[in-house]
Amino acid sequence: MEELFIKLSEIIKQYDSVILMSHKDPDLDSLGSCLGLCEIVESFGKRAYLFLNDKHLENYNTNINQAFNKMEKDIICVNNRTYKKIEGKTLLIITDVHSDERLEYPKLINEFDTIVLDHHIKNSHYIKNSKLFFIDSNLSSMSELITYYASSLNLTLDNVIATILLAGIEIDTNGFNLKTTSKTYNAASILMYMGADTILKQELLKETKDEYLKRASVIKNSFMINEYIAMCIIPNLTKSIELAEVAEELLNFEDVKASFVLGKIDNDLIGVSARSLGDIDVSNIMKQMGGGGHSSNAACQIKNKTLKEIKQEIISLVENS
Ligand SMILES: [Mn+2]
Repeated sequence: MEELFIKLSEIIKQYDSVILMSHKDPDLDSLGSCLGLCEIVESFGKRAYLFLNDKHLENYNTNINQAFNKMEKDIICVNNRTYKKIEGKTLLIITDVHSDERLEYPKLINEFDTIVLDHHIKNSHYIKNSKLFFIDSNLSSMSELITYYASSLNLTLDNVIATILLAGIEIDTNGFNLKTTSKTYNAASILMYMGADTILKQELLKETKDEYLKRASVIKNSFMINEYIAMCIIPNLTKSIELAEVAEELLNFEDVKASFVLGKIDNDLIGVSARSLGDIDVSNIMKQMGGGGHSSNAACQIKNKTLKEIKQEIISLVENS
């Protein structure tokens, strides 16, 4: 990681201003990593701008809005109009996403030199022609990476930002379970030293009772396809992230060692999220269906098939594996 940080610092220092941007529907990991990078950029005496499209602001979930309200540190936000006023040689750093279609505002990649930092499984829509492209799908979260970057610079982050980063790690690892290593716990420890607040963190991670009940009713309809593998079909999927959330939650139940969750993510497109505690390789099944991933964390997207057809396909692939 040290080499990456040296390279990042080298590039940032060549610019006057840096825009930090992440994916649509920000979460605590995308926001935390952007905010941490803002502080890092400023520590080099450069101007940092957080890109947030204001038309989305009212749609941000309460956790994100709350995080913003708690922050005392001044963060300069820009949107699709105001970014044009940024002066000097400007760099765009993208974090927690690597495909142009998921970007908050894709147009920017054609206007500025770009750095991409991500921890998702690489797909074919990845951003090309970047000055630096770093992707490590074994990494727990971007929050973990940015914590180490700040720490390597001996920088103590603002305590609210440290708290958001800690919450980002917690959410991306499903409570320090998925992709969690000793380095992940160490990053959490660094953030506590920086002043992360566990009470505020709990506030940030809260969900509404309605969200909880909605997920519970989805999970109520899950079923076992064999002794150890659970499946769940979400009939009225509202956000594709729900697939992963439910797949991760199913792993908390007795006997469940792996899970497959299906839902319609677009008109003719069905998404499948697969998770495993580690003994069962779910990427094997997802690869056979045109997707990919890791043994414990995989996914696929299928066009022009029904939920019922895909359900049957997974069941027979599991039987034959
Ligand atoms: Mn993330």
